[in-house]
Amino acid sequence: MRTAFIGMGANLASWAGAPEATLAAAALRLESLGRVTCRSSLYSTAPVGFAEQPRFVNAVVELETELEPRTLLKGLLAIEQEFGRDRAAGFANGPRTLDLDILLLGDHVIHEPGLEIPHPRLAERAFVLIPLNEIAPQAVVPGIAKTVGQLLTRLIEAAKAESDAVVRLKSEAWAHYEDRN
Ligand code: PH2
Ligand code: MG
Ligand code: MG
Repeated sequence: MRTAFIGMGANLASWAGAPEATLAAAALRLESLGRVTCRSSLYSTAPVGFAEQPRFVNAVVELETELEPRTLLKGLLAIEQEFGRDRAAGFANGPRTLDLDILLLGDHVIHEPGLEIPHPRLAERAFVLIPLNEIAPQAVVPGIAKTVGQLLTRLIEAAKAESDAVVRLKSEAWAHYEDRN
């Protein structure tokens, strides 16, 4: 038995309804692949990679599963299809009815065409790290050997450093003023 963390995302309606309803229905369908033992909150997130599309709803669930990585992947792709995911019509980072990604699977490290575990962009994506940190801050990401909590702190620090909206000044004039007080 292994613990998997599955990233869920949607920004188009499916037969189940709006993205929130799709994620709720898909979380129930995940029970066919194992036991869903924990769910994060739902998050409304700004689209990453391609801006001209609706906001996403994202969440992460914990899945206890005995399935092998390839079998788990096939199961996830089948559930995506059930909810109307059309990979032929879609494009990378484009809008979708349902996206189910293996973020972590026990301590597996796999780099194969079509199957990368841990998810290769996990550490850069707040829409993944924030919900994952909500349910598993202490989970260690194999290959990087850092916890989810550490990766989120690093991402937040990097985002702050990149932002030039408010920049701390080192000013001689101000230093003199401080000296007098
Ligand atoms: N998924 C993507 C690309 N961009 N942006 C958000 N906010 N949420 C996603 O789930 C998402 C994305 C590719 O899978
Ligand atoms: Mg994805
Ligand atoms: Mg995917």
